[in-house]
Amino acid sequence: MGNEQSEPQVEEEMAEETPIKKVILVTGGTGLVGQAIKKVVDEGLALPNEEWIFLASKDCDLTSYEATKALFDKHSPTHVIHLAAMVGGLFANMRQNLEFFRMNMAMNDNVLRCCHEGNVIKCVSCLSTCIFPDKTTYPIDETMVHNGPPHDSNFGYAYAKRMIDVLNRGYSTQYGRMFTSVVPCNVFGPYDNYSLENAHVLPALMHKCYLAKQHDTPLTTFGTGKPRRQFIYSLDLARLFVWVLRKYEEVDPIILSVGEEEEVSITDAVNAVVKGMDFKGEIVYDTSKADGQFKKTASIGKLRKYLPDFKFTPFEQAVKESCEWFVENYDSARK
Ligand code: NAP
Ligand code: GFB
Repeated sequence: MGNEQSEPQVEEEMAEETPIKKVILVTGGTGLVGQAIKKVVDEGLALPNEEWIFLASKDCDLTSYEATKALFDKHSPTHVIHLAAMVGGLFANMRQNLEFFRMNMAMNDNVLRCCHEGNVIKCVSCLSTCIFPDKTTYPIDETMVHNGPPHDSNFGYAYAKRMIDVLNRGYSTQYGRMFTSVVPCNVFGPYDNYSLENAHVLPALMHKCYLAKQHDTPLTTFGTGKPRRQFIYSLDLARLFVWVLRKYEEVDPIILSVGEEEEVSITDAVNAVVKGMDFKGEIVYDTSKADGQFKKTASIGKLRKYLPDFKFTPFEQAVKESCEWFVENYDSARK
């Protein structure tokens, strides 16, 4: 699965002089991105001096400082990839902007505070391209994180994510900590959240396609289909995350996305899922539903400076592989 051509460059980049024993804690290890990192690590990217620990919310509710502290005392991590978050698509965000702010603020503050108190060598947290200002020039780059309000539909999530960058800069300027962050575009792949109410567009369409085939009904997509998005395959993002953990030494964020030229419309995304699910039925656009942000086109100029040859999995191939995974794992998939 995915695209192996980029390995040599990333592996070469990742060789280390005198490796110290690393205990790498991945919060949110059971989610879409966490499972992808686990797959690439288990399938060869792990180094002999590394112990990887993938966490679920049942291991620790990170909104509780006491529980988070106990977890850090138990594992004594040297490195942390902080993925855990309250995550959802456009409609979930529009319904619960306050919870998205409060839950994510609590988790982010607790994890970074425990990283500091636990003398963690490096922490890589996860932002999102939806946090950038809605009224902006394009393409968006890393210097624009705080340049104006985000889109109304997800202000809670967006501001909580921006505060990670504020915390990273605070821990760096006051204590010299190497706490940094990455900014992925929309992510998709195996182990996604397929809940029809809370999912992002691609997993929602895969689930709706599956049900439409089963019941011989039309596929309903929401909005006009005109908005544009950059979609990154979770397995490609996972390889970039491992590279950032080992080699990216800036506190400032770095965008991890496919290039601007790979941006597609929601209608393109619908057609890719229809092809991936081999759906032959009618497609209906419910334009009474929101389109959300029209676009959030991000530049990967900074990433390309570091990794000029990194290869992304072609969109249609990645969507097809994700559809196949969903159909094969329908019963156990999050719905
Ligand atoms: P996801 O599939 O919804 O997984 C969320 C993870 O967070 C799960 O492992 C969940 O654990 C854990 N979690 C949730 N609440 C928790 C709590 N109170 N305490 C401890 N753990 C908790 O999310 P994802 O799509 O992989 O997102 C991973 C990261 O990427 C997030 O920071 C997200 O903001 C960011 N991101 C995602 C996208 C996207 O399109 N999906 C785009 C840009 C950035 P359980 O499963 O055990 O409940
Ligand atoms: O993926 P999505 O929910 O998130 O929606 P955003 C993308 C687009 O898909 C919107 C359209 O224009 C929707 O109108 N769409 C069509 C659908 N059919 C569906 C459907 O069945 N379900 C969904 N969900 N969308 C999110 C942010 O924005 O991006 C989050 O709200 C997060 O905070 C995430 O950052 C990555 O791309 O619009």
